[in-house]
Amino acid sequence: MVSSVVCLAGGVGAAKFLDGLAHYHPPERITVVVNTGDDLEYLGSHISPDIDIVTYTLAGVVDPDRGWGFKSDTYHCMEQLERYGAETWFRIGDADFATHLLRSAYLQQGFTLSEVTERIRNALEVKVRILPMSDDRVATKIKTPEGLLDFQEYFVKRKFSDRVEDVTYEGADHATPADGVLDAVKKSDVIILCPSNPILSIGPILAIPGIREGLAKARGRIVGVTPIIAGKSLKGPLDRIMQNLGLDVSSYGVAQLYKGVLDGFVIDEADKALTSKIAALGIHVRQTNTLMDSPEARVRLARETVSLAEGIRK
Ligand code: FO1
Repeated sequence: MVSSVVCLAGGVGAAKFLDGLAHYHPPERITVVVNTGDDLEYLGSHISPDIDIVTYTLAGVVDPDRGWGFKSDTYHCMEQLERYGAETWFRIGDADFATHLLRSAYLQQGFTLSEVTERIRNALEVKVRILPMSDDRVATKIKTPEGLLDFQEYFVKRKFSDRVEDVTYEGADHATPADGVLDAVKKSDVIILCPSNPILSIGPILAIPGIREGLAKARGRIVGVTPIIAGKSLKGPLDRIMQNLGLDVSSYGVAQLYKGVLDGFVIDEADKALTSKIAALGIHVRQTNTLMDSPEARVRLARETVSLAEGIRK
């Protein structure tokens, strides 16, 4: 029997990994639980960047250079908004706007974010099941010396240049996992924490009451993939944030954050010296090339990750 797989995911790194996974594992046997802590309201539109990044990537329509938005999209709407003097630091392509307009209209009609996500992924013929972590609003906030920033203000507007003093997940305490999340975790054979930022992307998912408990009780084996290679995050501010927060900037530091959650961890072969330290946390370790620099590399990494999980006896 082919394993049923649940993945916890952020944006671009996770989407590449999922693309590899869905190219060799039956997509109907994969459920992705996506971070919505990055969501924002822009001119009345509800934008769920990580859900869209995962959906567009799995649909094969994502912009391959940026990893977000549609490939070959145009920006006429943004140009017009600029003429009107609107804030345009968050760049939304014309086709991408259609997603946000439709999502917002459905939400206003009373549909949940899960229902809207399901409609959009079906329309884009994505076979992998995509669930938001919650239908309740959870907002990731970044505490900096300049004050408390909304996630996208920190990430896109200020290009993650601020020193990070703390990261909080507003609303998480009272949020509940979206329908189907806990059931998928309970029934899955393999659970994967994608190569995403453990603080900004996986952190909000684990902060929702019930999810950590669901993982602790799960019969499936839980494995993670490092987002750090040789002390550097390939994309985004993870290395800087870990340093700001006084954490060990390495895949060992990431493993420490996931201690008690993970059964196994895939690290890069460049970090093989960290293997015994991570193993001492009670985590099985596999070293491999974790760079997802080609379609084949994405598939290979996904295969290695599932094979690590399947080899662990619980
Ligand atoms: N990232 C940027 O760096 N600049 C942008 O203008 C931007 C626009 C954008 C629009 C739609 C969307 O779905 C994603 C977008 N992103 C943009 C990416 C996104 O904000 C981040 O990569 C994630 O929130 C972190 O996973």
